[in-house]
Amino acid sequence: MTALADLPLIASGKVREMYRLNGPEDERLLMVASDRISTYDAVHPTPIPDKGKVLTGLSAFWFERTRQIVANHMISATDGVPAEARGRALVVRKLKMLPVECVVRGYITGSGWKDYQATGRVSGIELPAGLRESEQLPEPIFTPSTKAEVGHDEAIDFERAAELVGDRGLMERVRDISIDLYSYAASHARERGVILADTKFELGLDEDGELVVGDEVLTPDSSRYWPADGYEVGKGQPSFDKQYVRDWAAGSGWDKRPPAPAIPDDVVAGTRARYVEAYELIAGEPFEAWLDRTA
Ligand code: Q0Z
Repeated sequence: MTALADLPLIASGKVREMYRLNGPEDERLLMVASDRISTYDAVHPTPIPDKGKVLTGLSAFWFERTRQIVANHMISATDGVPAEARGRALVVRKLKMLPVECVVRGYITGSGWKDYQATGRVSGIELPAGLRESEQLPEPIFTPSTKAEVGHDEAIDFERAAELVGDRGLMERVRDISIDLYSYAASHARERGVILADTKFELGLDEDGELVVGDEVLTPDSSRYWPADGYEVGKGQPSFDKQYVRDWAAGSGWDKRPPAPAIPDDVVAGTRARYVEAYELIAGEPFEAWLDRTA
């Protein structure tokens, strides 16, 4: 199911895989996005056609657009990509990944909203009193987390992240770069009718010790995108991409524990259309253009 050509699989997540390209002396990896979808932390048995291509196209779009802010690991979406993975894979440079997830929040939602309600703070950052669910923050905040091998990442404060990375100055640069990336992307998205509520980056160091953004960036799987149309403070917002599945699941009788159920055809079609719409709004071109460039 996941074996791609004869490439050695070196890491796999719920919805994507990482392969080594060529020999062990080669420093290139192949990052492949599948069409699998998860809701409530469970992967459904039904794929969303083209989801992997949409996410890869969006990641490539943002890597190209944010080069002026920070270097990234993308080498190519075409050269070196096996035919069977075309459009949904990137050839990337191997990095020494930092042991923290770099979360930036521009709106108070999800686990940040829970922490704020309990303590008035998120990641040790004191926030104004009286914020309402989904409200925009006065400025984006950096709320790192640990990388859990299994289960959920754990929220940590900046000082703990600096300890884990072992270099406070480096961690300050990581924080500032993460906030700059979020601010750039949120502004771009908002001009196109989409709110980027929060997002997660993974940074690493290349062989020269330069800071480089790795993993996927600013995709619906690594970010919360909300339609700006209908945005309302004081309640949870619908996810741009997964709301069809969540709405269907709510009426399906599924208790939201694994195993996740199969998704009906109409819900699959609606969800695929939302992913394609996300690509076209954000990248500003037909999704077909990505398919053509990577064919
Ligand atoms: C990313 C992950 C995925 C499973 C390792 N450029 C890089 N260099 C070294 N390591 C990584 C990267 Cl991106 C790296 N992950 C996360 C991605 C499947 C896990 F596609 N793990």
